[in-house]
Amino acid sequence: MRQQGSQGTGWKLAVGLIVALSGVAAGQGMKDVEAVAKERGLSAADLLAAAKTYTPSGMKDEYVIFSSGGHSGQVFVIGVPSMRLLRTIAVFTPEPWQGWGYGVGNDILAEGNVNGKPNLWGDTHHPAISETKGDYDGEFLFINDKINARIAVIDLRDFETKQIVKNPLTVSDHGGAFVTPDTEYVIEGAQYAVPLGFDYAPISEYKDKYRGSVTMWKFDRKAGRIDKSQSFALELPPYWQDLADSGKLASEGFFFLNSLNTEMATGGIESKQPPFEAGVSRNATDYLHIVNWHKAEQAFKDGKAEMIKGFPVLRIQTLIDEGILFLTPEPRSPHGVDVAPKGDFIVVAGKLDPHVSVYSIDKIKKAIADKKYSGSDDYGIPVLDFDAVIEAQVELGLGPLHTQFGPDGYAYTSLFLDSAVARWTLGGSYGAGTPEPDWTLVSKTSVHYNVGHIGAAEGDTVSPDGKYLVAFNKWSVDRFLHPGPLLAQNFQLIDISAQGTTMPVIYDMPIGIGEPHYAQIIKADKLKPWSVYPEVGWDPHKQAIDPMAPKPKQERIERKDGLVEIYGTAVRSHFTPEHVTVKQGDRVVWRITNVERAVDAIHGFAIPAYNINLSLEPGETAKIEFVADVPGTFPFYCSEFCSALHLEMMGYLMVEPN
Ligand code: K7E
Ligand code: CUA
Repeated sequence: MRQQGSQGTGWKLAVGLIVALSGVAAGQGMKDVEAVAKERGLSAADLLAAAKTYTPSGMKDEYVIFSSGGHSGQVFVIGVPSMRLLRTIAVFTPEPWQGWGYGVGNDILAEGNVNGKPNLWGDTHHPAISETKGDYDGEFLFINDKINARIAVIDLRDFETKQIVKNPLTVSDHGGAFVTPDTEYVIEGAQYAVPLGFDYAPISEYKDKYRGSVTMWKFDRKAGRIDKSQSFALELPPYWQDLADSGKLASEGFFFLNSLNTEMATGGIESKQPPFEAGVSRNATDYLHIVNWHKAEQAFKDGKAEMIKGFPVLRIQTLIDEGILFLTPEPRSPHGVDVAPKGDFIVVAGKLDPHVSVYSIDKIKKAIADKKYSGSDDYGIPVLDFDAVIEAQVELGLGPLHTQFGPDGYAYTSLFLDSAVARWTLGGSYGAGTPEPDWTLVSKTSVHYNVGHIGAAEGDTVSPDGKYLVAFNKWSVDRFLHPGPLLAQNFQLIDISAQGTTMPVIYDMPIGIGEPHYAQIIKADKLKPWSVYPEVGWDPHKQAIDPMAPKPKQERIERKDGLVEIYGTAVRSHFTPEHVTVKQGDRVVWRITNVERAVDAIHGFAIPAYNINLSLEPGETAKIEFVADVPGTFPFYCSEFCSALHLEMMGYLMVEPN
């Protein structure tokens, strides 16, 4: 049931506040607000929430959410506090409006082919904004595709995907994308163990042949691309590595990965083994993986990697010999691992344990130096003594999953089974920021329902902003109208600006396009996107002028040996040329430039029967190629309503039969 707030004085105060703020003549304005509120059954809390989130026409949002698009394979861009969808960025899935996969981006999508076969959907989980010194810099965005173990690179100057890399060692990933504090590397941890390179091996050979892994993709910021030649991977035991996070400041040089199948369960029924669900949860503890990536990078540079599937891999024995990898127990089958703003604490959420476990990087470093091991695992990896590295355990409730941070010493953890977001206090040097004692649960806010990740404003950086937190809920049940049995997810905006126990939900945003997982929230003024491409003839893939780009007054058709090259332009409201005649079987290379300089003067370019549609943003040039194998007469047209004479913006492609 929807909660109704008090209808008493609080309500009157809220109306008064809104009226005063809006500058409406108090008498009549007050009455109007009152009447609307009464008619719609709105409480004082509702009116206050509306005042905090309502964003009048023309007013801009203060923050921007980059959210995984889940099954859509895309990224959603959402404004905060209005919770308005601003853009979907086409990534792993063709997207017609942007022309992605329909003439542009085809080559980038093909980079993501698995074993030579196209994979035209993705299950995006974790976006990562590029960082400088552990703070979002707003230049690039990375996102993983869990189902196919791919990472995409998006340039935030034009919000377009520039690269997709397919992991050669693993078929699925989950511990990515996470970046090191200066975006030197994009980290991608595998999820389900497979023989490296996903070759065939019977499940009975699990312990010997199956492996986990984590890949360190070197990012070349100047090129705006992952540099595969400088990238490498670490072989890990087949423990189903789960989420990862990079160290920063105090823990700079490390990253952390947790795991959920140190039992090495292989699934059940005919094998007489327990099914995965039970087999994976037998042990009281799993392992937190602690990786010294500075040392890993050195070992790779020293030539200590072995080539597997053409990719350099540091084998487990090398990780042990070089002091790169350590384990330490963590409560059974945890989920999120999140590093506190100063890098000093690593928070592991219990999932099947009501606590978060907080590890200290100082204690970890000391335990490594003193060789304080409680033993080693089946593969000989040293296990740091739990008591030597743990700082605190805080009981929060049922199903802790993911943690974010505020600016004042508060941490926030999602509780999946409780359907709540918990606020709790960090200790150590953060303790002074909060009125409550260290390491204690302060309050919980109910969310609707089954929350996965949460995202706070800049909440996983070295300088979190507080203010807003969004709960990314899996179930919405009774929150919205039912569009059939497939229900929307629910993004709930929570006001975390006040200290203590006040943490109200102030907005619900239905997401009916796939199930998002993680999202990051960046201050809007850190983004410096282009409103038009810098110059006419701009190739977004190269982020540079294309010397071959067609120019006005130089439009032409060149023919040679069955190749037809068209140099065309688009401007309100015509294409040049408007007639293109080719012979059946000709190879057609069609370049087209939108020569507009006005913001939002976008043209489409669609050819029927040839599966082609482009979005040409002001200044953009694109190149499409196809074989004119279908004879006939094909009116092509602008597919973006650009002007009063938009319908007239067309032409004829005539394919003469042989
Ligand atoms: Cu918890 Cu993929 Cu980060 Cu979903 S994951 S919730
Ligand atoms: Cu150009 Cu419609």
